[in-house]
Formats: sequence, C-alpha cells, structure tokens
Amino acid sequence: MKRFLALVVCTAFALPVLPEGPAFSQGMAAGGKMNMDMGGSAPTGSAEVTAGTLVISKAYAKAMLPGQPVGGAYLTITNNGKADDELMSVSSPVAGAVELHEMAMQGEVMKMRKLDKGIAIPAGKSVELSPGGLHMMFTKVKQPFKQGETVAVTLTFAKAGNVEIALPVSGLSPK
Ligand SMILES: [Cu+2]
Repeated sequence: MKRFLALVVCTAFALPVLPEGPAFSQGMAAGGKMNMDMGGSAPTGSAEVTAGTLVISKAYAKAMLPGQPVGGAYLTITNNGKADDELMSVSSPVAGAVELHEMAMQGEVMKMRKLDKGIAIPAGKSVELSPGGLHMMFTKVKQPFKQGETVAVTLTFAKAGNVEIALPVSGLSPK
C-alpha cells in the first residue's frame, strides 16, 4: 500500500495533470513513457557546498508548473573521507515533506519507489541524484518552484550531520 501511494505521487510528479500546454508535450510521450533529461549535466548556477569530507555539487531544483504540488531536485555528493556516510533525510521549509526516491527504467516503463532507508555515500565515491535516477521529491509544496528562485533544504547525514544548501531553480526543461 505504501509503495502504491509513492507510485501515485511519483506519477503526479512525472505527469502533471493539467490542461494541455506546451510543457506537457515537451516532457512526455504517449503511453506514460518518460522522456526525462537522461544523462544531462546540471544546469548552470547549480549550488556547491563543502561539509567535512563531503562535497555537494550540481545541486538544483526543477521549476514546477502552476498548481503542481510535487517537485524534484538533484545533486551530487562526493565523499572524500575514509568513512562511509549516508544521506538519511532531507527537509525543506517550503515543502510538507521531502522524500528520497529512486527511478529506473524497466523495459519501456519508468518505475519509481520511495527509499525507506537513506542513500549510502561510500568513502571515496560520488553519488549522483539526477533525472532518471535517484532524486529528492518535494511533496505538499506551497508555492510551485519558479526559475530564478532558490529552494532551501537541509540534508541530514549520518556522520556529517545537517548540511544546509540553497538549490537554484532551473527551467522546466533544461536542455
Ligand atoms: Cu519520485
């Protein structure tokens, strides 16, 4: 049941149910197939923060459509230390909740799930949250994210503790 709910939330995020508009046809193909910005690099203006042995880079949030209650954000975490860390949770004053999600193609279908555990950040490794893969999902967003704004988030790590970062909001379809 929990997984089903998470799937519904993700679908709402991926398929904003809105009157037909230009943004609608851009991201989506018919049949619920997703055309996300696979392998794209982070938009310019993305944020970078150092916290102990962690470097957080390429951090940004995606602009949201009017009325869309769910938003996504991405970043890369590099662990230059000798000890593993873990991104345990994320919070933001502008969202009811921020969940850690995973997305992967299974054949032609994009499957999403909420991660019950955090995201491991192994020593000496980089972990990328990016469109089409791991991501942060903001739910119950009060005001849809607009390009040019920033979104404040607090990342909570097992070892590095709380790290605050302001995510610049990129355009709806950064290409
Ligand atoms: Cu999601």
